[in-house]
Amino acid sequence: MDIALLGIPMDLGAGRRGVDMGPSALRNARLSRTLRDIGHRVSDLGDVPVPLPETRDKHEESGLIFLEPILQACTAAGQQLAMLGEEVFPISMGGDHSISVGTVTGAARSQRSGLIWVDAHTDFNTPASSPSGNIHGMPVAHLVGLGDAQLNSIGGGWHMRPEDIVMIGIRSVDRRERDLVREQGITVYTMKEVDQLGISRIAEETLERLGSLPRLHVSFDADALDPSLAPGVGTPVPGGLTYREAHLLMELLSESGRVTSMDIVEVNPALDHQNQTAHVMVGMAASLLGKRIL
Ligand code: 5AB
Ligand code: MN
Ligand code: MN
Ligand code: MN
Repeated sequence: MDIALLGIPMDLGAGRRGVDMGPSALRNARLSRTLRDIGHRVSDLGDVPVPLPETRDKHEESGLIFLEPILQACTAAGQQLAMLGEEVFPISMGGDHSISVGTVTGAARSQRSGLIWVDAHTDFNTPASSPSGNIHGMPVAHLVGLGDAQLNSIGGGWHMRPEDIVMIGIRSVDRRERDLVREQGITVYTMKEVDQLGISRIAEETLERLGSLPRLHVSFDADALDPSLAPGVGTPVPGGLTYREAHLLMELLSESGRVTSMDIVEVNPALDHQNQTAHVMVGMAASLLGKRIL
C-alpha cells in the first residue's frame, strides 16, 4: 500500500505545551521505517506550518482559545490530505487532537466516512459546554456540525453523521458534554464495556456498524492507552486500554481491510519517558497497517 505521513506540530488546542513535538517523536521512533518493513511504500510529506503560541494572541473571549491559527492549520492539513489519491492511506501525526477537524475531513475525500475514535475522552465539547476552552476537547462535535460556525465549516461544510461514529476507551466525559453525546446518539464503548464485553466483540460490533462505508478513519489519541504504558500525554486518565487490548483492536480492524486513514495524536515528548509513548504508538500504527505476529 502507499502510505503518506503528514506532520501537524500543533499544541494550540491543548492546555499543556510540548505536544507540538509529537511528529518529531514519531519520526524518531521510526514510524516510516516500521511501515516500510511491513512492505508498504511510505512517503513523508513533512509538516504543515503551525504558528507558535508565543507569537499569537490567545483570544479567549469566544470561549475558544487560539481559534484563528487552529482554523488555518486544520484547513491546510485537510487540503493537503484531500489532494492525495484515493488509494493512498494517510497517517496524520499530531499534535493535539484539534487537528482532527481538518484531518478527518480531508481524509474523507468528500465521501461518507466512518470514524473510530480511540480516546479516554469523547472530545465532544462545544465552545458553550467546554470547561477549559481548549479546542482539543471539541473536534468530534465540530465534525458533526455543532459548535463554532467557522470551525465546523472546515472542508466546505462536509459533516459526519453521528451514527457513523464509534468511540472506544472512553473514561472521562464532562457533564454537559455527556448530554451532547447522548443527544447525538454517538456509539460509545466506555472502559466499562471494554472490561465487560472484551475488545474483540467491540471490534466486531464496530465493523458491523461502519464496515460497509466507503471510507473509515481511525483517530487514535495516545491517552486512550493506560498511562503506565503511555505516560507522554497531557491529559492522562487512569484505567486505560492495555497493550494487548489496543493491539488486538488494531489487528482486528486491519484484518477487516476497511480502514482508509489514521491519526496519531496527543503524543507529548516533554511529558514522556525516553520516547516510550511514541514507540508504543508506532506499534499501534504497525498493527493497524498489517504487521502480523506470524
Ligand atoms: B483530548 C476536557 N474534556 O474539554 C476538555 O486529549 C479534556 O484530545 C479534553 O482527548 C481532552 O478540556 C482532549 C476536560
Ligand atoms: Mn482526544
Ligand atoms: Mn484524550
Ligand atoms: Mn457546519
